[in-house]
Amino acid sequence: MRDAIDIVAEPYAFTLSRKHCALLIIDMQRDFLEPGGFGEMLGNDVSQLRRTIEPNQRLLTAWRANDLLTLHTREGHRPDLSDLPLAKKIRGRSETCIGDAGPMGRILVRGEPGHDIIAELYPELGEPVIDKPGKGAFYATDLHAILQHRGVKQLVVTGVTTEVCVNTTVREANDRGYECLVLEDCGVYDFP
Ligand code: C5J
Repeated sequence: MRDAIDIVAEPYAFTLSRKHCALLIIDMQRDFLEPGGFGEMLGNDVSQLRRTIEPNQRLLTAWRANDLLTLHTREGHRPDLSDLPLAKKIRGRSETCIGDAGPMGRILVRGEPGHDIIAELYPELGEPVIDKPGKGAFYATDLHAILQHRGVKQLVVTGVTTEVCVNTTVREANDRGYECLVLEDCGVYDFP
């Protein structure tokens, strides 16, 4: 089997190395994606995000079938909120904010039902889950160390939302020397 897989990408073609790549699925959490969750409570149309579930499932299935590394992230905070900056807490100007009681437990608090990953993409044993307090997956986490231990040099990044946590994570990854590939529509490709 060839190690390299050539992928049509913008602005340049991307050569994915099976030996050195990992899939990073960002924040596919119940509170963001499920009807009745925090996102919907804020007035977001969760059907827009839910369109990404099926393509991500296909991608994850292909990735697992090829025995490639997958990591998942969850955005959330300690139950005592000691890792929640005031600026983040008040940023939404919402009556209900992070740490308050929400429709699926305390909002974006670790261990609460809404904070967990949706059943459709639930991590399997051996797939690291990174709990992150920020938008970027590298900030205040051990993601970089885990990737280094596994020899990862390339990241394929999907998840929600493209313009916030995916975007922030990709910029952080670039600064740490990873080559990144972001999937259009969060995973329309059936590779590798
Ligand atoms: C946001 C995220 N949008 N996962 N989180 O706050 O993009």
